[in-house]
Formats: sequence, structure tokens, C-alpha cells
Amino acid sequence: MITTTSPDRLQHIAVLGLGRSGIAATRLAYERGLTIWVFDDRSDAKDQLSNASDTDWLASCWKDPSNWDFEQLDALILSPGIPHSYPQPHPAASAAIAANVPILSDIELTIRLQEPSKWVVITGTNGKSTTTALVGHMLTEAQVPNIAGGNLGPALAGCASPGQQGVRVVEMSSYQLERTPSLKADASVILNITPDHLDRHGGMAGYITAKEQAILSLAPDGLCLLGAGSELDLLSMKHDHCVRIKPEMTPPSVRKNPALQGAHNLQNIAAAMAICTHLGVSEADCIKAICSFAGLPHRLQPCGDTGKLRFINDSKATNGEAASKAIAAFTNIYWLAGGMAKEDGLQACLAYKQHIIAAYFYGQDADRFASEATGHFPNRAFTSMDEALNAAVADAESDATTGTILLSPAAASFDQFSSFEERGNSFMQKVAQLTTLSQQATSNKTEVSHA
Ligand code: UMA
Repeated sequence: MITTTSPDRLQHIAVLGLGRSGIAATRLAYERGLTIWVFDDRSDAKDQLSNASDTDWLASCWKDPSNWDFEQLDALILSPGIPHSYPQPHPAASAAIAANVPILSDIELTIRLQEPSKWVVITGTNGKSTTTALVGHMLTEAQVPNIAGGNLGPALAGCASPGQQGVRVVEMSSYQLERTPSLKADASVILNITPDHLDRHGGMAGYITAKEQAILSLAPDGLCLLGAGSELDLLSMKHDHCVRIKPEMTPPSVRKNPALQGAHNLQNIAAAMAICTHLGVSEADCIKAICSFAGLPHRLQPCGDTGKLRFINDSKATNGEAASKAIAAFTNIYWLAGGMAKEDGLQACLAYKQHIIAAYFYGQDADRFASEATGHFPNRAFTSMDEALNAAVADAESDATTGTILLSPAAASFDQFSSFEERGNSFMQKVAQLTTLSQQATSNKTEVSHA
């Protein structure tokens, strides 16, 4: 954890890492007339960006960090994925720390260079994206200008300000929270804290300290919300102005929305309602908007139904805790999981083992998952997600009851896909093929029986 303060002036900055957030941050600084040096360690990054018509201007700012004179820099904007402390600081981050140059996030740059607005910070290990999108939807329905982004969706520095009376609803990761010293949020919520990204924070204590920034960066009259869990009990004792959100706060009339099923979503809804009412939206308008929320892609997303089998794409579940929420929300599950396992493995999922008929593990950590699951429910290991899906469908078809084929991987996708989005899209494509075949088979049977 760095304890950085924002510099008084921002005239000359360096940006390291030119992914989504780095490019948006550089473009904003460029438009505001700052002097900028940029760099990305990817060997083909400079050529790729110089050859694209919307990023060719970056070439004029390109400078290798080994040639940066840190004395001249007001700040280093480091992409969220690049470490400044654990497991090992990037050499440019070490040089910045040695030269007393603040290391800041793209969100800090947005606060410093764009028109002010109200800020809502949403963090936690799981549920951030759904809650961020839900708050954005509720504000939009209530005609409050807003943008919902950050870790979710577009990089914040690339979004136009919603105006002084508008709201930035920001999903913030632990990486961004610890590098945004000027944040003064009107409302913050920490939904939950379970082990994740521990390599980047030197363990659980460092991860919690980063998340705690959501509380420490509240404006004096800001609303502080905390979800359930022992780690949050401790934070709540330390910061006694925090309000605990409870699933029971969710009005029964909104509980039927299929995009918000599962006990965890009751907490997300309660948090979203508390935030929006704090911002002046009436309870009646909140309820109306929650009922019309369509949900997020790759998060408990229904993607096929044959009558006997329904298919759910929950590819965004990149750790065991997130997958456990999906398993809790359904029964008669044929569960697909796999990829690169996180520290928590399948531990949280085992609590709902009675919901699982069988599991189909695939990818790099299939054997690890199989050994964790053996003794709890039937399971098999496969090389690819497609093979796992075929086996799950074959078993489910031969079973007498209706069932749910659930992709909720409990692991990162990077062993076989470039992102959780690509993994989810690949699953949905395969499901579309399978359900089309199944419909054709049914209509052929009907034709034969009519003949
Ligand atoms: N790079 C280097 N040197 C390094 C490592 C990376 O130059 O040592 C470069 C890479 O070559 C690449 C760039 O840095 O060009 C990637 O930067 P990044 O990993 O920070 O990714 P961005 O594309 O900027 O995306 C970031 C967030 N990524 C991370 O937090 C890791 C995105 O969250 C976010 O959507 C985006 O900004 C817009 O705000 C993704 C994520 O996985 C979805 N977040 C984690 C999570 O949800 O658990 C926190």
C-alpha cells in the first residue's frame, strides 16, 4: 500500500501501461495540454498504437522509463494491472517512489482534470459490477445524469463528465482505490471482502487496507455502507458511522427480477437503494427501476432454454466465492467450472453442494478442482470447456428431471481465453448451436409423429 498524496500541480506526467485505462488517461491529459511520456512493456505496443488512426498521436509521447528524468515528473499514472509493491514493484514504480513522485490512478487523473460531479464508489470482492450497473440504471430512470464505469465498462478518464449535479458511479478495484488520494465520495459501499488479488497486496491485511480506502475517502457528509462478513464487522467497529446493509432491507416487490436472483443480489439491491435514496431518488422510483433492470452480460445471464434444460452464463465468476452465489441461486445444477484457480478454490461452493447434480471441470486447474470436489458430488475432468459442456448436456438430457447447465468457472480465464467475456461468448455460441439442434430434433420428431 502506498500512502500517496496528490501533487499540487499536474503539468508533466508519465503514463505506464497503455491498455484501456492508460490510453484513456493519456488522451485526457493530452487534451488538457499536459506534457506526457508514455510507455508499455509489450514489445509490439508502440508499433500497434502508432499504426492505429485513433492512437497514432501516442508515438510522439513515447519514452522508455530508463530515460525518464523523475525530477521533472509531477506524477506517474500506473495502470491498475502493474504492481507498485507486491509481488514485486515494476522498476519504474520503484524509481518513482525513490524520487518521491506520486503514483496515481486513472481515476485520480479524472478527478484532477475533469469537471467535478458527485461520486459513488462501489467496491468489494464480488457484486461490484452488478451493483454499479444497477445504480447507474436507477439514476438514469430517475433522470439523474450519470456515468457508470471504472473497473466495469469504459475507463472513467474516457467518459465525459455528467456535470456538477450529475453522478459518477464508479466500480473501483483495490488497485485503483490505493492510488486515488483526491477522492471525496458522496457514497461508498464495500459489499464484501473475501480473499482475492492477495499476491498484489502482500496478503489479506493489505487487501483489506486497500478496500478501506473506500471509507477513508468519503466526503464529511458521505454515506458509508458495509455488507456482511467478519472482515466488514471489524471495519464497522473501526468506523462507527458506517451503515450495515442487510438483504431484508430489499422490498419484496423487486425480488422477482430474473437478473437479480440469489441471496447475494438482495444485498446488492439494498445497497443500490440506499445509495439512490441518499442521492434524492424516491423509494417508489427506485423500486420501478429495479424491476426493469436487465442485468449484466456474463453474470447469471440466461442464454438458452430447451424446456428440459436451461443454460446460464456466469463467466464473470472468476473466483470460488462468486461461483458459490450462482450455485446458491439454482438447483439441479450441471456445473461447468475451470481455468486458473484462485486462492479460495472451491471452498465457498461446497456449502451448496446439495444444489449440484454433477460437475464438469476443465482447463489448467481441472484436476485441483476435481480433488476438492471428490467426496462431495460426482465430477469429471476435461481438457476444454466445449468437452465439459458436451458431457454435461449428455448427462442432463438422459436424466429424468429438468436441470440447469451453469457455467460459473470459479477461476480466471487466461489459460484458454483472453478474458471472461471471450469465455462467456464462446459458451453462449456453443449453447446456441446445441439448442438449435435440440429444437430441430424436436420439430423432426413432431413431423414424424404427424406423418
Ligand atoms: N503492462 C505493462 N507492464 C507490466 C504489466 C502490464 O506495460 O508490467 C501493460 C500491458 O502491456 C497492457 C496494459 O499494461 O497494455 C494493461 O493494463 P491493465 O492490466 O491495467 O489493464 P487495462 O486495460 O488498463 O484495464 C484496467 C483494469 N485492469 C485491471 O484492473 C487489471 C480493467 O479491469 C478495467 O476494466 C479497465 O482498466 C478500465 O478501467 C479488469 C480487471 O480484471 C476487468 N479488473 C480486476 C478485477 O475485476 O478483478 C481488478
